[in-house]
Amino acid sequence: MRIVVLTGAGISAESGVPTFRDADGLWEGHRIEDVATPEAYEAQPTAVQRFYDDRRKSLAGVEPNPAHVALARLEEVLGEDLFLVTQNIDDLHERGGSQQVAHMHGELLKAWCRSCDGRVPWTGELADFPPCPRCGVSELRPDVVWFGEIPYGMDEIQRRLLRADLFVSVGTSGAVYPAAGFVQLAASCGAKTLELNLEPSEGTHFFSEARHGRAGDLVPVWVDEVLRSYGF
Ligand code: BJW
Repeated sequence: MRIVVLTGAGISAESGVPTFRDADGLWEGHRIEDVATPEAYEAQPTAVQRFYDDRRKSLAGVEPNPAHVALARLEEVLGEDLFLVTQNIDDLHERGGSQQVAHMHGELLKAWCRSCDGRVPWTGELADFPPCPRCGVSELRPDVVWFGEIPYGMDEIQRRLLRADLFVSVGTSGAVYPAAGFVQLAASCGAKTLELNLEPSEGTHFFSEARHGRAGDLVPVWVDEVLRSYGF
């Protein structure tokens, strides 16, 4: 069985990482659609860098939760038959044990140089506009995908969706495309589809099955079900 799992901010919520669109969401009073854009960065580069610097720093204080760990357990058994794609820019899947993670909206622990187009691991701050370690120009920004930019790895994601037997969406509101459209693409190619989310997402009616509750409860139960079907 080939499974594609898409995760969003809800899977990291129980680890203490704020989501985007819940009441206590990340931008406090700003719509993420207004601030997570290249235009917002051009207008207020230092403020945007500080926002990501703070989030990068806060990664040190959070840990993966049972949902991340369960998906890593699933990968151990399924190997290449599991494709894990996340909209999250944190590293909690990796720290939970997942080996292969497609970060379609980029990674907080990487910086992208707008001068040389290089991508470098980054754990420090960017608000003081340090020089790029590759070219020396001070044009580093967080290696994340803002509105209007093209998400990473779309060819591979699409390839995996087209031949998936099961598509599972975990902890995402279904408000942001192209990720919000994955369920329809997978379903149109015959995949079963399952939503695991705290509440019905915007696209909940596209799923053949939906379970509502906390990811830390739902994901381990679902993974156990799959592993039992494999004889574990
Ligand atoms: C729990 C829980 C618990 C809570 N357990 N669950 C008009 C129509 C259609 C599309 C467009 C349009 N106008 C423009 C577009 C395209 C645009 C778009 O979608 N806009 C929308 C506003 C409509 N998209 C883009 O621009 C994208 N690029 C693009 O389309 O390029 C064209 C192209 C595509 C493909 C091929 C070729 C070309 C880029 C989108 C970039 C999004 N970037 C951000 C910021 C990343 C950096 C950062 O982290 O700061 O990505 S925005 C933000 O939203 C972030 C997230 O990854 C993304 C999704 O959010 P997510 O994960 O769903 O979080 P929430 O908070 O929304 O939901 C959390 C859910 O969890 C909730 O449902 C809770 O209930 C639940 N939950 N606790 C389980 N314990």
